[in-house]
Amino acid sequence: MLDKDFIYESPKLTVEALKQAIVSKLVFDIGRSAQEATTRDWLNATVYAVRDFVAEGWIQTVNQFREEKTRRVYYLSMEFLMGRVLSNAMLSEGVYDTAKQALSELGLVLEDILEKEADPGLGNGGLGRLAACFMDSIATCNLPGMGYGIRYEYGMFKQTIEDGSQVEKPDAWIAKGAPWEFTRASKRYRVRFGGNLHFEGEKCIWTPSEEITALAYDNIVPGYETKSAATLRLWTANAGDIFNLANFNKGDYFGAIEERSSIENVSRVLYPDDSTWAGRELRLRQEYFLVSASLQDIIKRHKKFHGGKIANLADKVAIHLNDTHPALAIPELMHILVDQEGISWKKAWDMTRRIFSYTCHTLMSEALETWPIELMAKVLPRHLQMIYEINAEFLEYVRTYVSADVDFIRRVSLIEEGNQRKVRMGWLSVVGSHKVNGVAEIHSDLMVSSTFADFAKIYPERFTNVTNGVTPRRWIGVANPKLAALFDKYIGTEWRKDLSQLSLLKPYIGKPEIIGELAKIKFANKKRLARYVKNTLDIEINPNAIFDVQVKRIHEYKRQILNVLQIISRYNQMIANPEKNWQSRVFILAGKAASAYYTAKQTIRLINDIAEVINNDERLKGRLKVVFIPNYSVSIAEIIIPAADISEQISLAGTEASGTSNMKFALNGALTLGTLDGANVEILENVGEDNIFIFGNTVEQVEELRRNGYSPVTFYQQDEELRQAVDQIALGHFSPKEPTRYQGLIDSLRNYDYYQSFADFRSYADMQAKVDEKYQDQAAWFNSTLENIANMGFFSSDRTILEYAERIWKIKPLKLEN
Ligand code: RUG
Repeated sequence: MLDKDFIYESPKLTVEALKQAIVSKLVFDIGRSAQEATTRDWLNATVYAVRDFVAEGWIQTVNQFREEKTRRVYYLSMEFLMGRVLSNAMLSEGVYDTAKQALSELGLVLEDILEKEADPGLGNGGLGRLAACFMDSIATCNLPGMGYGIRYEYGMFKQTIEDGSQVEKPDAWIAKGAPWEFTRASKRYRVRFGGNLHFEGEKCIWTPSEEITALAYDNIVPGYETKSAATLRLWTANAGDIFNLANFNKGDYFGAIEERSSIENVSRVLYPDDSTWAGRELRLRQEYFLVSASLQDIIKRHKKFHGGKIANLADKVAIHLNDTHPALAIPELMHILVDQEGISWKKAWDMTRRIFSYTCHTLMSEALETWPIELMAKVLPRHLQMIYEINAEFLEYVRTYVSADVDFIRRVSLIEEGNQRKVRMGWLSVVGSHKVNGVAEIHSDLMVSSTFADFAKIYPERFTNVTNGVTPRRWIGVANPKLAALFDKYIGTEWRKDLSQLSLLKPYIGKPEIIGELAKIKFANKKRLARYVKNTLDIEINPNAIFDVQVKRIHEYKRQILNVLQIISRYNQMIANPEKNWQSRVFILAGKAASAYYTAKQTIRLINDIAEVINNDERLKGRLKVVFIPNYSVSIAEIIIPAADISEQISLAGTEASGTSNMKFALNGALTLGTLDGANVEILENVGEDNIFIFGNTVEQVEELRRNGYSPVTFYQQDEELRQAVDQIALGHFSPKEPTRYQGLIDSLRNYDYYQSFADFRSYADMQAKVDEKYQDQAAWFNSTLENIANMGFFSSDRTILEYAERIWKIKPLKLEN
């Protein structure tokens, strides 16, 4: 909960004043007259005008942090999926309606302008979006914090669907201009790579062979109804003065700039994979680039405000590692403290461990990064050397105080032995941090009992849980203004800053008036999505049908394939029993597949293939539709999520660390259909079993099946509906032009089915029937919807961030001066 002592007054901005500000920005900053301005020009002019309001409070916040010499947190993340900024900023500043009116008087429609804003895809999915929600909460809760990331020139690829298949196109978001950012020409740091080491006595000297300049771009993240704003500093790689004159003089123009472009590649493109790291050199360079520039910046700032002193760094600075991706910060800080500041190893290590904390976002072993020793020796020789030293000391500690068992020592070593020796970044993150957290209770428990079990024996006090949350400003305020207005009407506006106030809706459960309003809002949002689908895909969908939605990265563990099998089985039954009073359904799926992930791409193709057959089968009379919405992104999520009746969260138990779309859907009134996985478990605890559809095996059952030799074919043989659906795919029923298209996919399911879709199929299909049944009684359905919302107050990222602040970072919200 936010500090109530701090009362914020939104700026007294008149429509006239804003109109003048926009026109003045248009003329003097953009250099266009109102007559010749394009919609983008108007967008930029509006952004500049709104940015001025935000910037004032931002500068004040920064000054106050500086003067008070407050302890601060720095959130290091390779991904920030911020979404469009303008509407969120206008709502935060309380000027949304004023801007709408001002633009209307200028003959413009605010919504058209908002549509033009780029949606920078500087993240893959949940992890990057969580970082964005955290920035919003840091600002709103007046916390002294700042984010550091990379300003990728090309964010997440644009997905188009061609002939049913995913095609990736580059997303050059910066090319359209980035009006929110401030270029910080003076904030530039040298980032070095390669070279060799030599010793002068005890002292290790690193002579790097390459150098890149990191340039800073600042983005303001406005807090909601507070003057406070946070800074997200993104780095871009610059080759500086590098220009090969010799090549140029020889007439080799491209040779002259070649080195330059290879250096600048470091911030060129986001790695479009959220679960496997191919161990590529460019990725390692990107990670170090982020870490090195950010740490130099943090230390420079610290020294500036603490009279050049570094000894108190750990008292004033907390650095958070968003997954293992920025884990090189640990040896980098050691390098700075020991090699550059001349601090003793022992003292430097003590400071380092007090400064860092680490969030683990996955249990999937392939997502825990490891770097081949040879690669690290080539790119970062000094860091590798420091990791060896950290490891030697750590293993000595383990041998002395925990266990001398050779096998145990081998398992916890920071270096993985084998054909190719590797550095284990997850292990390094645990050893170099004072706190390690998982992102949902079940995940944190599993982390301690599986992935980090050995480390939990060594450092039992280090592990903790902080359940994820999402910002209500974006995920209700921006995405679902009608629902936000309904909440305002019944419980006042405070829920935006204190989501636990949603519980004030409880007295209205069972009251027909509010239930009717809720139903109307859902219907309006479904119509909005139906229009979007019609405009983008030319498919008609019926807003009276259940909108059943699964939107997330396409991945085997998330089991889109289980959804597909169930859709096909429903289709078969509808064809076999045409007279039955079938509940109309629209299955909506969206999500990107990593470009090299063949099975995920095949899954997208299969969804589109079944959509083609089902949507064109007239026997169904439009009662069943399947839609794959291309290019899933934050702005498309804002249209889809408020329109959902059912939120599909069907990963195999024990695989999804938390999930956050499950929270966004439930807050927007969708009922969850899910397994006992990730944060679904806590959603169940909060909303109660009457308001959620839970199915499938538990983690224990999943493990037992594995232990006993899981045999998918047994489930296939026992269940006629499952068998029919599987056979149809295998025999090319949905791909008649190429009947063997899915042979490989199906063979792998029948023989291995690693994520046990077949084992959960029956309980999933049965639960889907219960969904139909419940939907028949609309009053009961929307009553559940309301009860569900009223119990979701826990899942705010404000609550999450305040837990981090108190339990991990030890920082306090600031009382801002008026
Ligand atoms: O897969 C996880 C989600 O379950 C989680 O909700 C999200 C935020 O904590 O992080 C996702 N994640 C995990 N994204 N990348 C990774 C592995 O690097």
